[in-house]
Amino acid sequence: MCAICGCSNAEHDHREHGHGHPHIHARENGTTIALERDVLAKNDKVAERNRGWLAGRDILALNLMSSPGSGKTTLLERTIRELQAGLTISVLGGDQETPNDAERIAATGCKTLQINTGKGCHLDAQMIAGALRELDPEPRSVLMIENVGNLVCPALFDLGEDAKVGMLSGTEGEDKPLKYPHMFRAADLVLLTKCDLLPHLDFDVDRCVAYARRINPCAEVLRLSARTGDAVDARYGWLRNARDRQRETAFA
Ligand SMILES: Nc1nc2c(ncn2[C@@H]2O[C@H](COP(=O)(O)OP(=O)(O)O)[C@@H](O)[C@H]2O)c(=O)[nH]1
Ligand SMILES: [Mg+2]
Repeated sequence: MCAICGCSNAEHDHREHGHGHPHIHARENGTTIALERDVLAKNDKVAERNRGWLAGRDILALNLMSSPGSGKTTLLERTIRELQAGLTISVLGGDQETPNDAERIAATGCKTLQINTGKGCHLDAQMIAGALRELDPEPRSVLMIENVGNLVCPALFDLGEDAKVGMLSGTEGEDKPLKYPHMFRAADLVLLTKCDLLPHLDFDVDRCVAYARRINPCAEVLRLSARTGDAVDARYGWLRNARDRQRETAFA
């Protein structure tokens, strides 16, 4: 079993697998864990450099993580349109294939770059390092990183972001924080999306919030609908607070 992505081939090389990580899996559990640490340690070093690069330009970076289709791009489109008068936002989007999300984001008028990961199932710090220089986000702006749709691997890879946002839509089932605890434990903010659909679903919001808090007692949990705009203001409040906190830290 691959220690990074959980796929079943115990001997594959992650370069072939599309992750771009120079490590090979061993059969023994102990060895596999050692190699995973090595890969993540290398990633963390690059992530720290990204963090410094972003802090030096006073850029707040958020890493959006969820399963495919839970509404990341839709929420970004709405956020950019509603906040662009007072806030410069740029977007790095990760998907295995297609420029579709970048085209949607570009239609809002904001700077964006698509990272296609091929067979890769997450973004890593090295991909962000290259993309940052190409995207060249404005100083004193907000950078949204839309990770590859996946509730598992993105949680393991620090990108150099200031905060991680975990998203879950009502159609996915309220037990996902328990089934995918790494994602929800890593999240600074959890967004329950597509709340306009709740009347048509048997999704128990309170139970989902309780599960998320069981995994991560510190996480703030907000419910919203990017379709109707319901409760998105609370999320904008969180974004402004995160921006203020990041500025205080950057100038401390
Ligand atoms: N009803 C409803 N549908 C939504 C909402 N947000 C996104 N969607 C739909 O969900 C689908 C996937 O959205 P998308 O933003 O592409 O998800 P992503 O893969 O996480 O980026 C699209 O058909 C969207 O129109 C929402 O708040 N309410
Ligand atoms: Mg998307």
